[in-house]
Amino acid sequence: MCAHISDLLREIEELYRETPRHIDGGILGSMTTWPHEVGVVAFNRFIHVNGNDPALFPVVRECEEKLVSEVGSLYSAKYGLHTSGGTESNILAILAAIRNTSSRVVVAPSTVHKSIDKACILMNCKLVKIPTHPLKPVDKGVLEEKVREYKPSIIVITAGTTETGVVDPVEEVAEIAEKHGVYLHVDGAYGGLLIPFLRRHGLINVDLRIGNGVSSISVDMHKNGASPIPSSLLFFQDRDLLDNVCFDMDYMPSGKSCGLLGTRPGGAVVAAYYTWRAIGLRGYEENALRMMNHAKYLFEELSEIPGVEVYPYTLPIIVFKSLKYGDSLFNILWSRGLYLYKAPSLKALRVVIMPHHSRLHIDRLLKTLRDLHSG
Ligand code: 0PR
Repeated sequence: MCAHISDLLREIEELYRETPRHIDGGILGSMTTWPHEVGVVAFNRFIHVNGNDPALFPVVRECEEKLVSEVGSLYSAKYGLHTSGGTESNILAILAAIRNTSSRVVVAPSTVHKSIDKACILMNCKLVKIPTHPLKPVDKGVLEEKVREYKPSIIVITAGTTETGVVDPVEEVAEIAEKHGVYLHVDGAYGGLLIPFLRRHGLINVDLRIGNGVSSISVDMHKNGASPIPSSLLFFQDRDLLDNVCFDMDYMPSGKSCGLLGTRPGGAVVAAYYTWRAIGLRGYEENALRMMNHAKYLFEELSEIPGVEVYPYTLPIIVFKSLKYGDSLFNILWSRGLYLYKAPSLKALRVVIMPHHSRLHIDRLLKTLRDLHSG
């Protein structure tokens, strides 16, 4: 017997009400945000569209081309594709680097995202990790030694690490990559839509750009881009690298399929493009500056709380630990609806300031922490 639609809709509404929402301010550690309303409309409107079938649904190809061209101009990139997220982008970057080579060695600092480990397991690559302190960028001298020793087919570094938001020295590593003829992928899943804007204001000194040693850059639209999930962009230096992540599929009207997924949400591509247009360059710049201001405020206020140790930051990720509560602070905060995440290598907690956060959300966290540490 099938259930009444009205009962199911009621049940869905109940589940929705029980589910945390970014705009309520408690989600303080997740690298996701409340999607832009224009993106939500676009997503719903194109909910029926398979993003893997651009012949039947040219809107997907058009939006993908415009995204690659317009977002790509931030990084001087002309070639690229839309993917389902930072994980798929990282897997594809490694695939692009190794597809026509016999070497299966990846060199990366230990601070890279776990999707690099995942990619290496999937593609049977040897992952050489350079021990790197979570609060420091990779040491370029050690990196060059590893490149000499292992002759990798790809180096992966991060522009905004997952745990602490540290930015590896892109230009210096690019020089090393160029000198040794090695592919360099920069994982900008988190930092990609912050760094170009913060650089204009002298808040960071990193030139995130394709070419001169940088072969690919990934940037997640569903993180600081404020697009509905799933949405990431992977930019390549040339068309040949893009071809390396495409596969013949002669039964499809388009004859080929690029990326890991088969059938995929075309609505996400249209949504990413219209979110990008709705927020605009000025909007992304304002977001980045506002988020840095919130981070500064949170950092300064946490520094004043006795029993709290807060670490220096580069991008709007604030990591701190409680000397009074240690690891148990995580559960205490979650039980009060304050969803911070762990920074395991520092045995600390992580707040990721995202576009939806206001001063009010941060003040609620600060008040709770002050109360917990008083007396
Ligand atoms: N590269 C970096 C630097 C990342 O931080 C992440 C995700 C990825 C790649 C992978 O991206 P996808 O998750 O899009 O495949 N980092 C987020 C994090 O660890 C993932 C996340 C996001 C986890 C939201 C939980 C959550 O609620 O925070």
